[in-house]
Amino acid sequence: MIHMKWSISKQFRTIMFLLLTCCLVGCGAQKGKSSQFEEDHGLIVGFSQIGAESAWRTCNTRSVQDAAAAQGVQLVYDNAEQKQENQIKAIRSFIAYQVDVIVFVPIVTDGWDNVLQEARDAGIPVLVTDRKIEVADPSLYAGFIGTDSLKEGRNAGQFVLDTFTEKRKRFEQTKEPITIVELFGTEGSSVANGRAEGFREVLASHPEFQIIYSKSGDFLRSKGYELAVEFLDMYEDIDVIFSHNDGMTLGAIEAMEERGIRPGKDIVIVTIDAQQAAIDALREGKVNCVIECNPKTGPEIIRLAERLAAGQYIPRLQYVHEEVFYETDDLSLIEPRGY
Ligand code: GYE
Repeated sequence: MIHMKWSISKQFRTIMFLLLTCCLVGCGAQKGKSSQFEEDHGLIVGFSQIGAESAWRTCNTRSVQDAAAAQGVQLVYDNAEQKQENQIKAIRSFIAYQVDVIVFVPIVTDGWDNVLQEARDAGIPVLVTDRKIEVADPSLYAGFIGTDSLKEGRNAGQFVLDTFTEKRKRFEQTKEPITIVELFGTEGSSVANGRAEGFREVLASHPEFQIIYSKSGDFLRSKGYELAVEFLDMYEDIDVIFSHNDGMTLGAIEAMEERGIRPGKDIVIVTIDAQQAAIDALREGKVNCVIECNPKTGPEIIRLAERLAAGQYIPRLQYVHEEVFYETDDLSLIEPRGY
């Protein structure tokens, strides 16, 4: 549902604002357009979120909503329920309502050219967040803020590489591979592709590692469970689970425990996100490495939206700060995650 809360039309507000500006300039006031406008009316940002598939996502939505509220920004929020067509519809509504800035989380990388051209024709700047897009004309959006998924994948690969030093040494003689199962995120999404690519890049020159199974669990806990039931039936010897998010990991852990397989001991688990439940599992020894993906981008998103509305420059590419938590760390130092 799109919440249309503002009562005075945008055109009317703009006319009022221009009259006000002329009047102020006439009176010798020096106030800039955006600052005066924002003071008087507040900014309107259209935000197209992809859904609520994970705890990470819910936290991300809350972060944007809280930051908007704190800054007095009106957020026109739409939940696309995992469908790109719903996102395209939402963006079209934002254009029709003449919001000041459009912010969106692209569920997949492709298919945005037309709607972004429409936003450009309407003169509305667009900020892409969390997942990246590929468009023929990259100037169709102003910038990106979000996670560095390639780096996350590399960190996961590096952890696996460092964990199996003994078995790797033995590989020369035994030819016994280190087997990996991958729980893939949403197909066609930049984050799933980046994580998969970074992971493979690190392991590429090490033939002792073999990815024996890779399927999309859509970042859903329920699908992580279902896939684990499947791959645990298919394979007896699994050394590693590389999971693109904690939700799928938690589902897989449940399936393992039902079968008496000890997660984190019988199978090494590396997971991405760092929601509280994954940190708890790390503390319990059920997960071996948690790669943080930071969902708390709301304040920076709103700051960038304000800059765009004011016609100011924003960076093309901005990655958020993210850490890696290893089983060997002092885990008592990890602050509560809040989601
Ligand atoms: O890792 C996952 C989610 O796009 C980075 O989407 C995000 C991913 C996150 O639902 O949990």
